[in-house]
Amino acid sequence: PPLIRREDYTPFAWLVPTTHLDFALGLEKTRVVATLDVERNPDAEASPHLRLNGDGLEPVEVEVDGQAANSWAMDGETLIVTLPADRHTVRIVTEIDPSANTQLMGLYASNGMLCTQCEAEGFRRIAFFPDRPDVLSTYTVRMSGPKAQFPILLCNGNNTANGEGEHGTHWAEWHDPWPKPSYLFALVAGDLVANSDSFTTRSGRKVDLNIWVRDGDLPRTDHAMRSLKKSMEWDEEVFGREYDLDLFNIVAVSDFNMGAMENKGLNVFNTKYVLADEETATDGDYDGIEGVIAHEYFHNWSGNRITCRDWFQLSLKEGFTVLRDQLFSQDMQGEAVKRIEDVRVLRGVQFPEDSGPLAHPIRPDSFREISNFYTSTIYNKGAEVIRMMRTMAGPEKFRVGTDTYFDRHDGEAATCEDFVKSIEDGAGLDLQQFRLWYSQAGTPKIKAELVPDASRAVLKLTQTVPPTPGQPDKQPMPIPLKVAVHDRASGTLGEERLIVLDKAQDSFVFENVGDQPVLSINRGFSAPVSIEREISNADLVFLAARDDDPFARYEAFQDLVVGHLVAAASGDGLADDAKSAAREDITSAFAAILADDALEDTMRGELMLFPSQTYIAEQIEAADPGRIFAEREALKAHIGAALESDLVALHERASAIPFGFSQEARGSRKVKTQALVYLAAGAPEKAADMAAAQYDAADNMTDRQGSLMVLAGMTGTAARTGRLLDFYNRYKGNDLVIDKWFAIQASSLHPSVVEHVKALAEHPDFTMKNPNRVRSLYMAFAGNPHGFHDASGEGYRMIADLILELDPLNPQTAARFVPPLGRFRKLEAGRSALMREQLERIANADKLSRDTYEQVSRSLG
Ligand code: HT7
Ligand code: ZN
Repeated sequence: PPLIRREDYTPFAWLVPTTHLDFALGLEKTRVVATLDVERNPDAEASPHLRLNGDGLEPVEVEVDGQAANSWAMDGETLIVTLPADRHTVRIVTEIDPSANTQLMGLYASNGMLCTQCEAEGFRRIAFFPDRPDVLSTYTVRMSGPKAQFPILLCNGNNTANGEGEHGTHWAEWHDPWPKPSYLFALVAGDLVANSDSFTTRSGRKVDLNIWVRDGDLPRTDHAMRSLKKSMEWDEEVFGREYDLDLFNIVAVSDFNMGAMENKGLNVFNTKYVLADEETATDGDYDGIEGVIAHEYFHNWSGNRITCRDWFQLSLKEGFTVLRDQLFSQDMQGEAVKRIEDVRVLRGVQFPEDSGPLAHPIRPDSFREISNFYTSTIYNKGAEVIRMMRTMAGPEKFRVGTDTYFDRHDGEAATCEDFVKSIEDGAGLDLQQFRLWYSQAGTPKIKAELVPDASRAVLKLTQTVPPTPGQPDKQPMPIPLKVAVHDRASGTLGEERLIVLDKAQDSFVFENVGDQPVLSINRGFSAPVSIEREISNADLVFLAARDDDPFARYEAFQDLVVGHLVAAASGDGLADDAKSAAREDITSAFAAILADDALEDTMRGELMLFPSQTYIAEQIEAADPGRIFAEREALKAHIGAALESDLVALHERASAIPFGFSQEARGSRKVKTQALVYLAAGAPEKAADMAAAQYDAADNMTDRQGSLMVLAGMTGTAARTGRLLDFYNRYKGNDLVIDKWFAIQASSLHPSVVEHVKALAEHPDFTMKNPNRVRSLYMAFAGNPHGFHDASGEGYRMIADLILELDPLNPQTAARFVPPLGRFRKLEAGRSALMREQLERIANADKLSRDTYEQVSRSLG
């Protein structure tokens, strides 16, 4: 497959001001008539050839200006129509079989309904079209089909006409007044019911809101509707963005490759991000729904009104929209906890990506398959880069910058450069050097040393940006760091300062520091970097208990644990006395977290979370996952045993708080399960009884799932099998909850997890056809270091088998399982060889999709 390069961008030779689509809908056969008014693009190099992308299509009829045309030819999958004049009308008929579409890109069937997914290049599987984001067109759509099968017919924009046809058919016409690229096209036809409501914008426009689901699912849509209305209000208040149609539809589908899709006026969602009630959804699910509804809604401005010139600019819409949804969720749920959660995702997924063979800048230079670039780097690091601009400008000036961007580029297909320039001009920042964040991959490493000097302290900073594939040498980047210097002797907390490190090395002086200055750095995680600092355990214990920045406090405890586990699980390990001293430090910091009455439980639960095994492995060269697992579990057991009575007391206190959605009630559920996690390691018999009791008493999914997760990892307790069986029988038929049942077992600490996953793959409820189900079993397993890194290499083989089986059905989902196998260079020799062997086995397979081929070949380097 060819490599597509950013530098080769040229505008399309033709404009397509209007597009008419006519769909005769059927599950097995849908006929599509696409009529395109085209005119020469004065800003492009002239060409008589109109090149229309197709994927798996054949033209049934081609007409130009009402006449059957023979001036066309196929060039591979592309239809080339030769046009003599400056303006023409081109009409092309295609026929497709949605029921055979297992890729879930283009028009496909899901549970008897028809729906579309067009981003990034799915529209070309429906109709021949310039399927690129810089060709904006105004769409009018007519669709007809059997009324009994498809009583509801939806499309982008406004419903302009409806009618009855022959033989029990009906039709609907839709018009979207806003010009859009083809990737934002959507159509849905099915037997659906709506939760309907309305929202009046601040300028007085009444917008009808509908959330469409299958009959029976309606009672689980209220949280999604509330989230939508909150998002609409928040975007008006915080970014000054108002909705621009009279109708906003959301449709939930159960077969979907990603989370959701922001099609203009007709968002299509994975059911996972719509349906919730307390019996079936956890607090995490509720937050996920709120965040994804907001994200897709916010795209109406950052993505739809201003779209991307080409797919290399993907972070323009995704990074910015992630930042917008993060800020929204911070406002809804509390800033500190949300920030910690976002950083955990960044470090758990993006940092490993940035240090591995698939590392790429947030604005990549080349790709073979764009679907492979919907990455944590584009989304999460992209958001961090824009967040840094906001930190440097301050929220008010940043808002002037975003207003400048929206004013300047409304209605355009823009670039990342357009965004940076708008922020630069609007917020009054000089971002010349900052642009390196867009072009350089890799997580910068900062070495920080605080050198006391009488009543001052000098902070010496050094930055390096590590080499990444294709980028051996890097330049220093501007790194905004929020810093304070506290005094451990007096307990005085220093004032926060924002410094910008923009050289390879620099020093910053702090006046009037105390006798025992302690550095608090990258507060609030002001930059997506990793910090190396010489700091004693005593200082970390002080910061973990006392820092006034909640993120820095969390970070200090994480550092304490990471420092210990890295030392214990690498090289020669730790001598017994050093190990027990470190364990005591960590346990006393943990005890302080449990005892701090000023802490809310939502925050306490966050502080209690151990750094992930993946994150620890990232800090070790040639990491041995078996050793890390053993040391991490031993430390948990130490804490669980040493603090047993405190943990039991915490569990009892939290269990007394009745169910509700207040911060207090949510926090209580979080710490309750966290307490069980440590007790399961340190006092397993007691924990098994408590977990079984929590399961039995649960009046909500958070408690039930938490206790089952703990039980699933335990051996020697009958409660495990009994509760797993109960869970299955209780929720049989509810797909989203049965997904949890698969995931809980696949991510468990149980010694037989490999066998369990093999057995689950044979379970009658397992299917390769539903991405949620595949992810619930295999993504959970690939993210479970204990099973995936089984010393036998069986975990690697299972994921490779999965990729090979799934690739012909759904290449996009298959390719998403390759990155875990691409980590072989980071592992100890034995596992490294076993992992590489599986990647090579995939590479040598007879026929691979472009998606999987690209990921495997890049991983092998
Ligand atoms: N913009 C959407 C991306 C998306 C997608 C991409 C490739 C294949 C399927 C997909 N479904 C949705 C989602 C978003 O980031 O908002
Ligand atoms: Zn998005």
